[in-house]
Amino acid sequence: MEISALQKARYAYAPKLPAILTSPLAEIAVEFGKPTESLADQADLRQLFKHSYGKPVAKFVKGKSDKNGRKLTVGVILSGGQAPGGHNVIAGIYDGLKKGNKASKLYGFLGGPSGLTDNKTIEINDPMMDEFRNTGGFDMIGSGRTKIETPEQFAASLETAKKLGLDAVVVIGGDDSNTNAALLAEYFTAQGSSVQVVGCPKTIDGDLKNEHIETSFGFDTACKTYSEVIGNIERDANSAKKYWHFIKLMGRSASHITLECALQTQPSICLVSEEVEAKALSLSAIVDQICDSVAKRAANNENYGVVLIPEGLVEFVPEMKKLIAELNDLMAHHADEFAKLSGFEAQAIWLSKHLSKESGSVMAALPSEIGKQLLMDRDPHGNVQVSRIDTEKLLIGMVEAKLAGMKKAGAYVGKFSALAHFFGYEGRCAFPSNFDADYCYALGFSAFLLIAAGLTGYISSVRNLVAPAAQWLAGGVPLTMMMNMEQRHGSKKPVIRKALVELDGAPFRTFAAKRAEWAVKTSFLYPGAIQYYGPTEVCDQPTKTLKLEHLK
Ligand code: FBP
Repeated sequence: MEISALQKARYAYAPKLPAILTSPLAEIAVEFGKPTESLADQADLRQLFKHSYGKPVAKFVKGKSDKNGRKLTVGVILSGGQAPGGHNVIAGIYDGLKKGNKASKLYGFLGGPSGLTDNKTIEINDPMMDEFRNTGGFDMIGSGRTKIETPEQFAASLETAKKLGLDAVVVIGGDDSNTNAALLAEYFTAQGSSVQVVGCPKTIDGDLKNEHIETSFGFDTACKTYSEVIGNIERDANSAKKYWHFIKLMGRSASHITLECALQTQPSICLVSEEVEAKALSLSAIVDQICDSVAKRAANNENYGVVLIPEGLVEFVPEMKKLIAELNDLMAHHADEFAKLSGFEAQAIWLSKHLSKESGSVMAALPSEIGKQLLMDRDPHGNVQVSRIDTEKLLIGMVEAKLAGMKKAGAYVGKFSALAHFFGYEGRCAFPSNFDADYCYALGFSAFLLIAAGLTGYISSVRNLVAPAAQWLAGGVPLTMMMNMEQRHGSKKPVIRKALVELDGAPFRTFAAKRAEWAVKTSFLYPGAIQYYGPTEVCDQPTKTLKLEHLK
């Protein structure tokens, strides 16, 4: 197979590790903290996780250990959306296992969690591993969004683990997949099995984070990839001086990606869903905000600009949130009836009879393309697939209409010509930045050490990430510590809490202090492409989000 020159060069990259992980394995011990509590709903969670609740935080320290050289058999799952660095997590686990004992084995479950329930595996060997080191994508073993939730699926998972003679399963995933990992860990122990389960924090969305998980992997590379292209578009806008670019950015729910890209590129406008929700801003209030900037810039003869829009925005606009909730209920409770309706027109007539008056008129006012997108199939977790809703086009249409009215009233004198973009899939499989390559390898190596120490129900944790990699701290956090109970599909479920953008956090406050200026005066920043080789201040920097969060 032909490979690019960069891919070849990246094979030779040796990820930088926290100092403790470079020690001989017999000299890495585990230090435990005090027993922990969950974020909330302690009584419920203690009851649900009888065998795994409240374990102590684990930290790797210098000390004697006779466990790290045991022969181990481990299976690894990539779960959910792709995120740059996943292959390096696998490399960290693989190298740890082989360093501990040459006879240890690593199986990859094919196609995500269904690989575990259906026993679809491949044994990873040296040539296979070497082909994927420091590369993006999840194509080494594939990924999937199957949710392990039925008693049959749990039983089938245990059956597979027994057949393969597994000591442990590693789940590399986001908040939902790591919730699944916690449930699997509890189930295995409750069944008297010694199979351990360890999670790793993955998602470009950046919303799996807390006191112990400073960031999920992939966020760094994805934001840098999008920021490069946004910077290129800004430069084009500044050169041609004739287009407003409306750019929707991935991030199913939280606006971390959009906010980080705004800090990197200083666009004219950046919308943050969490603020929209907190201030209960309607679609028309958002449009007013955009038009205000368009008009002010036009008055300066600058009929161009860049608007960043988080993918999940529509679910945070109050009237849209209500409409989507009603649609979800109707489509779930009348699934058969709804499936029989042929075409959007028939669906719209049926909905006009079933939606509340308020939601009915919101739906009727939407362009039919957006209406159709709101009715598309939900994902396996019951979520609207926001990546398929053209929010950027919806906003362009509304801004055009509003500006036409303003022009008639003499409140706007410019020319408005807009282009729509969506950056999502372009960034999920990029070659991992040095930060993600290092971070992921350290997460994988730590997952191996957690397994060797006999721990289950933990997520691999590497911290102090704004310091050079040698000073990073490694260990594990009990999954139940990150959980609370939330209403999901009509009943209370244990889940890992999603971290949304905090409006009193340093990243948002830094942006909020600058945005009035950016909205009028062209302040674009051009971050350029990810650099893999060169001075450390160019190649090894974490995101601005991480740096600002560490300042607090
Ligand atoms: P994960 O939470 O599984 O990491 O996926 C995140 C994401 O990339 C979102 O940003 C996006 O909305 C979604 O996946 C798209 O899903 P799909 O890959 O199924 O189209």
